[in-house]
Formats: sequence, C-alpha cells, structure tokens
Amino acid sequence: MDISSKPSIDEKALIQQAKDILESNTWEGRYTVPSSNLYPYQWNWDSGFVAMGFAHFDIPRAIKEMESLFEGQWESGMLPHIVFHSKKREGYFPGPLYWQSKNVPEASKKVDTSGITQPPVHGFILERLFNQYPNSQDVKDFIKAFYPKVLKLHKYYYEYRDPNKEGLAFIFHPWASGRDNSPLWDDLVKTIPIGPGDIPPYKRYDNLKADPSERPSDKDYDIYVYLMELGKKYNYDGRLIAKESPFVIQDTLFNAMLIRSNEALINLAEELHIDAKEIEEWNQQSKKTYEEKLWVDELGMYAPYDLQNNKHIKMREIGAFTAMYAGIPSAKRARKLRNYLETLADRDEGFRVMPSFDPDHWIFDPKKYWKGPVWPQMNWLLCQGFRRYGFHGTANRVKWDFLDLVDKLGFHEYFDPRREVADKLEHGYGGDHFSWTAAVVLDLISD
Ligand code: 9WN
Repeated sequence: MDISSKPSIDEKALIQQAKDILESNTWEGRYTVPSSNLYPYQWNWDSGFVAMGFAHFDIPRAIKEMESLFEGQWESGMLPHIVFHSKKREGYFPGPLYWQSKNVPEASKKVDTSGITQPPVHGFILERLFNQYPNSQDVKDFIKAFYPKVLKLHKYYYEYRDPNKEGLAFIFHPWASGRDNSPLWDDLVKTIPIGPGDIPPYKRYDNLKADPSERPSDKDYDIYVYLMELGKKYNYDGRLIAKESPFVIQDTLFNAMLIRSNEALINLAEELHIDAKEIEEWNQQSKKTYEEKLWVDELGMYAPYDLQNNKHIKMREIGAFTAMYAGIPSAKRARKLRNYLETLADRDEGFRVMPSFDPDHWIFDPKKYWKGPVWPQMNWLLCQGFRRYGFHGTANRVKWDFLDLVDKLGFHEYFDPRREVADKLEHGYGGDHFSWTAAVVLDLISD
C-alpha cells in the first residue's frame, strides 16, 4: 500500500466528532480539559493545541482558552503544567492539595496550580491565530494584550532555567518534557536513590482511569513524586533545585518549542509594531547552541543534554524531529531526519509514522505511553517541520497516518505504531475523547 497517498476517510464525520469533543471537554465555558475522565483539569501545552483547534470554528473560545490558562501564570513568568480551576475532582493525583502552590509567594494568586512547566507552544499558537484572522480587530486586540504574558514566560526561561547563559532552558521534571516516561530518562532516574521515608505515601489516580499496561510504572511514579518533593522544598525555583537535583535536562522538544515560539513573537512584533530586539538576541543564541550542542553525529539526530553529568542522552526519539519546525537544522541535517523517518516507514514490518521512540532499541514498547506509541500533537509538530523544509511527501505521510489511525481507532490519547497490530485493534490507547487529538484532526484536515 502506498501510505503517502490519502486513505479513504470520512472527513466530514471526523470534523464533526472533533468539534463535539472540544465542546464537551470545555468546562464553565472557558477552559478545556484534555480528557474528562483521565485529566480533569486544564493542562499547559494541551490548551495551546486546543486553542488552535477552536480557532477553526469558534475564535472567542480559542481566545478564552489561552486567557484561562494564563490565569495560572506565576509572577516569575512561569506557566504551570496544570491549572486547577475546579476543586471538584479531588481524587486526581497530584492535585492542588499535593502541590500547595498557595504557599509559594510568587505563585498565581488567582488559581491553584502545579509547580512545574511544560513545552512553551503558546507563542506560535498566537501567531497561528493572527494568521488565520488577519483582519479581525478582536484577534489583534487580544494578541496585543496577551503578547507580554508570553514574553514574560520566555524571559523566565532565560533568567531562571539557563544557568550558563547558553540559550537553552533546562527542565527538572520528566513531566515538563511532555514525554513523561520516555526511555530517555530511564538511566538517569535509576540513579536516584529513593530510601524509606523519602517520598510521602500517595495513591495513583491515572491507573484507575486508563489501562495500567498503557501507563507509566509505579517505579516511574515514585521518581515523579521524589522530584516533586524536591521542587516543593525549594518553592519550585529551578535555580535552587538544579543545585541538588539529579534531573536537570536541556531537552530537544522543549527548546525547539521555545525557539519556534520566539520566532513567532518576532514575526508578530513586526505586525504589531513592537520592538523585539531582546527576543531576537535570545533566539539567535538559542538556535546556534541548539544546533551546535544538541546534535549527536553517531545518532544522526539531536539528543537532550544532561547538565548534571555533562553528557548527551544518546537515544533516537521523536523530540529530535521537532527542531525542524523551529527551522534549526541545516538542509543536510534536515535531510538526514527525513531519511530516517522514510526508511522506518518503508520497512517490511510496516510502522506508522511516527513512533515516539526508536523501534530498534530493546526498550521500545509500542503500547506503553512514551516508549513507542504514535502521539497526535507530535505528528502535528513533525508535519509542520517537514513542510517548512519542503518535504511535502513526508509531511503528508505523517498527516495521513495519523488521520487514518483516528478514523479507525477513535479520538484516543496515543496509538500503536505497528501497522498490522493497529489494523486489528478496536481502539487506540490511553484516554479517550481526547482534546488535542480533536484539535490536531481539525487542523490537519484543513492543512
Ligand atoms: C502529566 C495531558 C498530559 C500531557 C502530557 C502527557 C500526560 C500527564 C500524566 O498527559 O502527562 O502531566 O499524568 O501522564 O505525557 O504530555 O500534557 O494530556
């Protein structure tokens, strides 16, 4: 089968389902949860994608989504990974009672939040809203008012998360990478000695709501809690945590999002007649360091950098490919990334692109969360990257593989990348009725 060609799917039906999902996952008319059952609060980068989805049919809701998310922004500029607008779902772990953001002087005064962040997609989402509605005064007014908040977020990364002033921001928790239990973090977290009494007793909620075989392990969760405890000890201030934490990472995806969002702010500044000199300086340095420091020749791709042990985490995984959307790789490196993906997709076993982790690595697990499955928002990011470099055939492959999966297996959180296996399944993995799956469907269908 020629998988770069368009599969036969009922686009109209998919569009309707996607809109229904976004609407039914919206609470109090102003914020959208990723999935009512599994993630009953507002999540950071999910809401960026949700705003992009709403922009296709309800621009006031798209604007509200961004505004409600940034109610959680801290005075430092940090944008937390969860905003707890509603206190009704106390069963969720780790909920507002766990994080205790109210005890942090610089936390949001409006709403309870978590204490870690997530990939900064908001700059480029703003740019997309503007490009979609170039003649709308309401959109222009919103962007003008909102721009300083995103700028403040980026400033936070350069001030609090870039100790060597290299132009790359670090994260101190796997959740902040957006790719929680990626094998990238496995070796590092194994070195974390969790002794008796080091972490408080806790009860997982996620495992009750989704099939545990598709979720991170209990060991992974102990590490998450250990690192959250460390965060709490230092009021979630990265500068202090970095001195003690074993997990201080300059991530590929995270920094690609920062760079692409910087670029978006620079583009918008021109339109809005704002001076963007400072952002231009940040971005020049960030792009340069990313290209020089994160590329690993023996992998033929980018890899995250472990700041505590001063070394790359040498594994092939999906974050590397997001550099293309930020325009980071040279044409030669971009071709390498494209060739890797094409070779994988053409293999006899038949992989749908793009598995989130290297299928040739022994840790690869096509069912388990970030250890292999295809993720909606990642396919979207890859699609934009391949288009940017003019690889439209590859972009279409990434797009139609994803749309076909949703058409066959529903609006799930993630999907099995093995073509033969997925063809026999009845549904995707993880949460169902998933917001960013719906948002990405709406955007990719119209692309
Ligand atoms: C922890 C909401 C989030 C996504 C992340 C994804 C998953 C949470 C979890 O769900 O993480 O933040 O409990 O597993 O890994 O990317 O934002 O959809």
